[in-house]
Amino acid sequence: MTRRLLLGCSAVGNALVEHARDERGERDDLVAITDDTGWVSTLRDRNVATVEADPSDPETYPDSAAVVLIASDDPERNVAAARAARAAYPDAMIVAHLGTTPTDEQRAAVAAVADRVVDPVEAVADRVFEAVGLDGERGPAGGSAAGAEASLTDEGGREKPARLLATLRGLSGPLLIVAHDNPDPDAIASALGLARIAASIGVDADACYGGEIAHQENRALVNLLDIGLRPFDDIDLDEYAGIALVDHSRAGINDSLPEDYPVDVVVDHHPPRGPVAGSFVDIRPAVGATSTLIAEYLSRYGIAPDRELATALLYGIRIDTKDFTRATAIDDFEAAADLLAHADESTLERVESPSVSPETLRVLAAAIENRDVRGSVAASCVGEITDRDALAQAAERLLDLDGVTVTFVYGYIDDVIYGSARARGADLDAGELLRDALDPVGSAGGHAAMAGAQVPLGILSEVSKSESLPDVVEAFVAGRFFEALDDAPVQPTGLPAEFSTD
Ligand SMILES: [Mn+2]
Repeated sequence: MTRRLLLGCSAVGNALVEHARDERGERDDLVAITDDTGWVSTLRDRNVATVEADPSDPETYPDSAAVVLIASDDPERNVAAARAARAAYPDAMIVAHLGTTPTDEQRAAVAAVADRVVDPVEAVADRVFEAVGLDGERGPAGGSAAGAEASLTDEGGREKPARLLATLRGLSGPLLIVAHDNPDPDAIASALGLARIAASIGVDADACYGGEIAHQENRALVNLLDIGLRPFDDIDLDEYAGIALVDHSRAGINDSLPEDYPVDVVVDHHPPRGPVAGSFVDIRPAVGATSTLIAEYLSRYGIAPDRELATALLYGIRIDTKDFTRATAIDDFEAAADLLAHADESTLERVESPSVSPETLRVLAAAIENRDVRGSVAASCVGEITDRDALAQAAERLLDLDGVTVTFVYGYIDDVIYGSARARGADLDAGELLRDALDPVGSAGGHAAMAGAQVPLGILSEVSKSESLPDVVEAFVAGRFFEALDDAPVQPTGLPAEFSTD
């Protein structure tokens, strides 16, 4: 029998599913109905039995349900689903999420049929105040988390927005804004936003980054929005009178500056792991994204972000908070709501599904074609490659295969074998697995959900003329990989639970 039924899905519905798992360790008695194909695949990936159908259509409902969770983002649809659920299950406990900006009428309509109505804004506000109350002491970078309302004021009662401008004005020349290495959207957008703030008071600023802009979504962001971020290698530090760090807080740690290089401005949301230097420091670990802080400053200064900047900041917040499902503060919701009015949603759509290079498609095709699936683990050798990024993307996409929870895609370029692994909903640590398999012959690292490895091709030097290199690479890597898998302490769980309505 179905005990719990999820009607419609959203970030909130998804969090409920996560919560249900934390509480019970399994979700066998949970059935979800949503017509949002994205959530359908996400839920199925998490082993939630999911029906792709209109959540307000009782035709598809299971025979019984003890608890019904209504959780789409659309208040109108939540009203329809709540009414249909009440009609279908007169005795069920109905918990309804209102959705985004419900009208008073919709609020009343849901309240009339549901046993409990969840207002996410109120719920989040409570949590944030609770977190802030418990978090009075934040380590060396004073001024943070003194309370949500007081967050723009420091201990001395001086307003941070005024101090930031004073610091920028006090510079005797241009400002260099440094994003952390291999910048993510939050770092990119924050650097851009701080440059805009500097420009508003006539301070010249350049934004730069070290490493590379690696994910194709991030490259799409930079290209589509024509973001002028300069590689650190092109920068002459002597040309700048001041340094600002965004989305990280210490020079030389995760950026390309020399260690302990003097810093003027720090804006970040990561708890610092050591002493932070800088004449102006704003670090607020309770907030989900640096972009939120930058958006707040813009709004305080009355600077309306242009389309590019608003779009980038909104994307930064969405990525860092995983669409408001992780480490999200009320400030993040508020900043996102403000930015939405200025952002370009069609560009965001293109950023999120960027056009794919022929090489990426070729690697993906090879990964699917050559896959070696054992249980819920798929490994695939794609032969010679020209773009290492394609491996990670192929590993990600292979996770979409039915019943697959761990993937490993590898190929070689410039005398090195590279591999990328992904795990989702598996009781197996991808990082551990790759370390066991390939560290002894190369190097491997990563964490449970995402890992990578590289092995010098030279290790296979005894390839004879009659053997093909891809075959030899495959035999060698797959051999080690599956051997390590057999020795792994916890085996991956089986196939996703079948949907059943009984
Ligand atoms: Mn960030």
